[in-house]
Amino acid sequence: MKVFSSPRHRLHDPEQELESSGWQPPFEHPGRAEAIHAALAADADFAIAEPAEWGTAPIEAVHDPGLVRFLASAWEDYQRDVRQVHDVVPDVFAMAGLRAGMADGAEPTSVAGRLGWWCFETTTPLTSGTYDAARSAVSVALSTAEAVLGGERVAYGLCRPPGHHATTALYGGYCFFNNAAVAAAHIAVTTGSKVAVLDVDYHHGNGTQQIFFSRGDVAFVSLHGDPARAYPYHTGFADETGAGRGRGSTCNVPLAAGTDDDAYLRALAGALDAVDAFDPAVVVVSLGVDTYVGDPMCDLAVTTDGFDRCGDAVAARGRPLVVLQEGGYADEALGANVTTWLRGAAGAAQLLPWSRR
Ligand code: SP5
Ligand code: ZN
Repeated sequence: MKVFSSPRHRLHDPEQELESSGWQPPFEHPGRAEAIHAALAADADFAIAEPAEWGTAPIEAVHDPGLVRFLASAWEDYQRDVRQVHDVVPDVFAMAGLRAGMADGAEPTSVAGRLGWWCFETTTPLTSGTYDAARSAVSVALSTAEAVLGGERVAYGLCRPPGHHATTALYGGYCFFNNAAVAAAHIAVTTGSKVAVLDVDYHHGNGTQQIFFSRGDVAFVSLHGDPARAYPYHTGFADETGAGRGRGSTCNVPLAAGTDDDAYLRALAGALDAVDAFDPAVVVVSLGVDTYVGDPMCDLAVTTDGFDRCGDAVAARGRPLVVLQEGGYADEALGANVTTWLRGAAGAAQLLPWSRR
C-alpha cells in the first residue's frame, strides 16, 4: 500500500495544552506520528514516500484565506508584540454574544485579538513551526488523494497535525487545516464526481461537517462519542443532516460510552449504508484510532482486532479509499491499531472486482 508521510510534522511540537482546567502534557505530540511511521516502515507491505509540494490554493478552496494568512505569521507576531513564549494560546474568544444586538465585528488588528478571532478553544497551541507542519499535513492528504485518483484502491496519508475539527475559518481540536476536507474538495472539483468523507475518529468532525453542510457534492458521515458527553460538545447530534443543496448529505451516529467491537461494527454498517446511498466515486476516511479501548482521552472500547474488522468492512463496500490520519492517543498501540486497520482494508480491497480497482 502507498503511504505518504512528511518529517515536517515534527515542526509542530507543543509543550503543554490547557485541557480539563489544567496544563497537561500535550496528547497530540510528534511521537504519535513517529510511532505510526515506525510500524509502517517495519512492514514491507507499506511503501512510504514524501508528498509533493502543494501551494495554498487547495487550502483556500475550503478555508478562509484570512485563516491561512493568520497562521502563517501568528506565532512570530506574538513573540514580537506580546511576549516570547513556546506555546501561543488565545485569552479572549470572539464569541457571538459579545456583540449581541450590535453590528458584526471585524478581524482585530492586534495578534491577541486575532488569536480569539481564528481559534475556538484552548487545547491547540501555536508553536514556531506549526504553520509549516500544518501545510505538510495538507500536502500529505493531497498526495494520498492523487495516488487514489491515479488508480490505487486504497492509500494512506499519515497526516499530522490532524484536521477534522478545523472549520472554514476556525482552528482548534489539535487541527489547523482540515486535511480531509481539502482532499475531498480537491477530488470532487477536479473529477466532477461525488465524494464522501467517512469520519471514524472518536470525536465529531465538526470542521468537515461545517465545510460541506450546504454542499451537495461531498457527503459527511460520522460515528463518534455522543456530543452530549464528548468533545466538541456543540455538534454531532443525529438531527444535523445538512442544509440547502446539502440537505440529507450529512449523517451523524452518536455512540454510547463503552461501545465495543460488535456494537461499533453494527453502527459502522449503518454509516456505510448512508455512504452507499450517496453513491460517491471515492471515500475519504478520517481515521482516528482514539476509539481504542486503551485510549487515555476517550471512552469507547474498540480493540486492535476490531480495527481489522473495521478496515475490512469499509473496503468491502468496494469504493476507492483515501485514508487520512486524525486522532489516537494511546501512543504504545498507535502503530498496531493503524497498520491493523489498513491491513483489514487492503485484504478486502484485494477481493474487489477489477471494475472497482
Ligand atoms: C483530532 C482529535 O482527536 N482531536 C481531539 C481534541 C480533543 N481535545 C480536548 C479533549 C478534552 C476532553 N476532555 C476529556 C477528559 C478525559 N480525561
Ligand atoms: Zn479524536
